[in-house]
This record gives sequence, C-alpha cells and structure tokens, in this order.
Amino acid sequence: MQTQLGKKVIYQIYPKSFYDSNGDGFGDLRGIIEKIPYLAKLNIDMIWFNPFYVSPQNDNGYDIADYRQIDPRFGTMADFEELVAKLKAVNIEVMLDMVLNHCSTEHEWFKKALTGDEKYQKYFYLRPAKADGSLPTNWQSKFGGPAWEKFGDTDLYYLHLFDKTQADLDWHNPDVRQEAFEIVNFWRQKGVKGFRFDVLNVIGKDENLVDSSDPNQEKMLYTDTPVVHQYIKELNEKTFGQDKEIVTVGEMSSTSFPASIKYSDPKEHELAMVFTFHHLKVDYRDGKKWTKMPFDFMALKKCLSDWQIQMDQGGGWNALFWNNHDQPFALNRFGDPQNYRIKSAQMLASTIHFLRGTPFIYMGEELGMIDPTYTSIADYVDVEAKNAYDALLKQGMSPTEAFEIITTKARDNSRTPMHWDATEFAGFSDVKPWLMPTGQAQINVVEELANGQIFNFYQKLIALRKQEPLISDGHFKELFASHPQVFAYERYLTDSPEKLFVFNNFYDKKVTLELPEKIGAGAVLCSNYERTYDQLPKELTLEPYETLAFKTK
Ligand code: TEU
Repeated sequence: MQTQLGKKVIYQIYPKSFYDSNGDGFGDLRGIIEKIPYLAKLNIDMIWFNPFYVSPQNDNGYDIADYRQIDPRFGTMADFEELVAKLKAVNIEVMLDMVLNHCSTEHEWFKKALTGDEKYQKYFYLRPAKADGSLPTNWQSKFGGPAWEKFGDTDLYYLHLFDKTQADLDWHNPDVRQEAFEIVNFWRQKGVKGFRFDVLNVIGKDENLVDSSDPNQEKMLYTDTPVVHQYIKELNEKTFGQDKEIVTVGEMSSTSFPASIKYSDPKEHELAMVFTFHHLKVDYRDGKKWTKMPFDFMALKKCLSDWQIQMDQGGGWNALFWNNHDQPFALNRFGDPQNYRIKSAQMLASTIHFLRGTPFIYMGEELGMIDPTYTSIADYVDVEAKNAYDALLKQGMSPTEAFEIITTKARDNSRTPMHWDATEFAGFSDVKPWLMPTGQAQINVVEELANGQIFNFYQKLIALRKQEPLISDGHFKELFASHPQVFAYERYLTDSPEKLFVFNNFYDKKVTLELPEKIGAGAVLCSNYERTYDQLPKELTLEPYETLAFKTK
C-alpha cells in the first residue's frame, strides 16, 4: 500500500474559493467542473475537497447540518455526481472531508436532543455545571473562550472544542459510531475513493471529563487517547477498509510521532497516512499560535528530519504538505515573496516533494500564491481570527500590534479566491467574492501558464514522483544537519546502489557546501538554476533559494 501511496500526489480544493460559476460570490461544484481541464494539466491522482455539505457556514462548512446533502450554495447532488464522473474520466479520484468529531448545532441530532429526546442527548457531551456553578471543566475552545455552552434552557452544558455552533459528538456511544459508518459508506456508494478525517485524534475524550491542571494540557487530556485507535480500527473495518483502493488521511491535532506511526502503520489497519503539524508550529512562540516569532530554520529542519526518520523507522506514512486551508501560505512563512518569490516557491516545493510520503498541493500553491495584503481586521471573516484579535486586545495589545499578528497567522490567508486572471475579482467571480483576492495582478493562472516557472516546476515534481522509486519508496537520511541555512537529505533504497541527494538553500545568501565524500557520477533530476552536473563538485555552491536534486548512477 505504501508503495502506491508514494507515487500519488493529492491536490486540495477549498470549494468556497475555487471558482464561482453562478455569480453569487461563492465557489461551487459546477465551477470546479469547468476547471477540470486546468486540474488535469498537473497529473494529480486525487483531489481532497473541503466540506460542501449543508452547513450554516459558521466555520466555513466544518459545522455540518446534513452529512448527506450538498449545500445549495455549492450545487446539487447531480452536480457532485457529474464532478466525480468527469474527474474519473481524467484519472482523478475524489477525497471527501469527514467531519465526525462534531456536528452543527443546526443538525437534526442536536435539535432533537434540545427537544429532550434522550437518544440524541446521548450523542453529545452534556454535563452539569460544577457545584460552585463553574463550567463542567476548565477546557478552552481551540477558537478561544470556554469549551462549554449552555444546552438550551436546561441546567446542562454541551462540549464544543471548536466554535459553540460545533457540538462534539460522543464516540463512546455506539449509535454515534454507527452514524459515522453510514455516512462514510453513503459517500463510498457515490464513487468516493478518498477520505480526510477532521481532527480524528480527539474523538476519544474520557467519559468522566475532568479539569486540566494546566490550560495547555487539555490537548493531552483528550488527544491521542488509546481508545481512538479502537474506534479508528472499527471505522476501517466497517467502511473504507472494505475497499483497498480507498486512500485515507487523518488530521491529527497536536499529536505525537509515535501516535502518528500507530495511526498510519498498515499492520494496524487504521489509516493510510496522517497530517501532523510540528513543522508548521515553528513560528508559534511557546506553542501559541497568535504570537510573533522569527523564522527558526533549525527548528524547522529538526521537525522535518525527525518526522521523516521516526515515521520511516516506525512504519508510518506521512502526508507531506506546507499549505492547507488552515495555514497561511508557506511562501510567506518560510520563503521570500518580495525578492525571490519564484525561486523560493520552487525550493519549498522541492523540499517537500522529494521527501518520503504522499505530497498534498493546496490550490494556488502551484502558482506561487501568497497571503493577501489586507489593511483592516474587517477584511478577515474567519471565526478563529476574529476571536483571536479580540483576545489580543483584551490582553492589552494595541490594535496595530494585534492586527500585525492576525495578518501573519489568519486562516483566511489561504482561503482567498483562486487567482484565475488579473481582473478585479481574479476571474473567480463576476461579483464581489465572499473574501477579497489581492495580488492577482502579478500572480494568476493566465500569467503562470503563459510565462510562469512554478506551475511547470510542480508538473515536473509530480512526474518525477511517479517514475522514480527513490522518491516514492526510498528511505531518508539527513545531510549537513547542523548547517544554518541548508536543508539537505539523501534518499536511498536498501536494494540499490543509486542515491538521490537533495539540497535546499532556505536563504537569499549564496552558500558553499564541502561535500563529505565523493558523490559518484549521476545526473541532475531537478534544479531551479538549470544545473547540468554529471558529477557534483566537491565544493557545491548553492545560489539564493537554490534547490538541487541529484541522482547517482
Ligand atoms: O482543523 C483542526 C484544527 O485544530 C484547526 O483549528 C487548526 O489546527 C488551527 O486552525 C490551526 O491554527 C480542522 C479543520 O481543518 C478546520 O478548518 C476546522 O475549523 C476545525 O477542524 C474544526 O472542524
């Protein structure tokens, strides 16, 4: 299974921002259908779609009110079935987002629970206040504020790890698990061949919910509990495990590498791979997202290297990614959009795509898209960012300081409409979009396909992965681990003398490496400076943001 996974590349589409075909300012399924010819150019294997089910959109669709219906703003079930068929016609499979840790408070389950229906009240974590009147536990929502909200006009509270409109489901209840199985199987019947499971590693909260001794520890109280593996094994057995073609990935919030190995080791019969976030928290000061932190390259290297080595040695499998709908663009965090946008975009792409695992490409990444240049908190719409801004002000930060932090970390940064062309709404819509694009004058599909060097670089990386076993199957060994500006590594196979050496200069300064030993004859597989070595020089010079992949014979 992992050999096959190693040859796949998965693209992520945030449907709300991809293409608006009916002029309402929102992206929709028919818009995606219209753009299939563009998607087919990349030669990707699968597309992960963020949720487009019926939802009040308090958390952009991660608050689901009906798991089996397409929200009318995105289209109809017929549109979805057409999308699946037309993508299959160009050899692209569909991966859907399964948000099963929580549902919308508009879902019928929650509504029935509010009417006193005990069956459905058991679907949720309902708890009374403590004797002193304080909330059931001191847990904090990941979107800020307490994780408990009054349950209607009862004296109970319901748990919500995210927004108060997202009520956590109690997976200890076999009825809830059965509902989850039936939802996954419903979409399997529609020809879906991939599932991304939202925050799957927090479904195992203890029955008796207790305070955390340190507000930062509530992640540990309900994260990666042993019972999660039991529930995932059951999910596997009752749904996707019945079809060997199905690809699964679990989003594992605040997880550990040992847990991630267990979730993704084929011998465990749980998931095919996991998203871990250690490498995307190096710019969190003391683990806190809404802080300013200078780029800590050595911390980034260590995360990437530890992740590769531990997962490989443990038998796990990585989802490789820099970007998604929850993250600002990596080009802003780890590259240089102002002075070296193209070179640093290529270098970042190469860094991830030559690693062991399955790469994910977030829409727009293949254009070198970057964060928007908004000027006011009013430009942002995400509940997490707006709550964070208010919290920073409450901490005494000035609006300017608080806004500066929001602009570097907001999830909206990657949710701006796809840049199809240089026009006012980026060719995304004929009307003002739900979130405004900026920067499309320079960065857009028309320009990139005509004159760009990033889209075709991704095409090359994808093609190399499919043809090169060193990339799809090879093991990982870091090189120059202590070097302060180069992330270099070797990919090797135990049954072949061939090796792949990858060098990535993460800075705008030229650097020369003293190669440790004579690296034999070979050929350049990939370079963003048009290198044509047939033998690496003993002293290898890397230009600013240079990436070089060299395969020995
Ligand atoms: O995200 C899980 C999660 O923890 C996010 O809060 C993310 O880590 C954080 O925003 C990074 O700052 C998943 C979905 O990807 C996200 O879009 C949803 O808002 C969240 O779950 C709730 O469903």
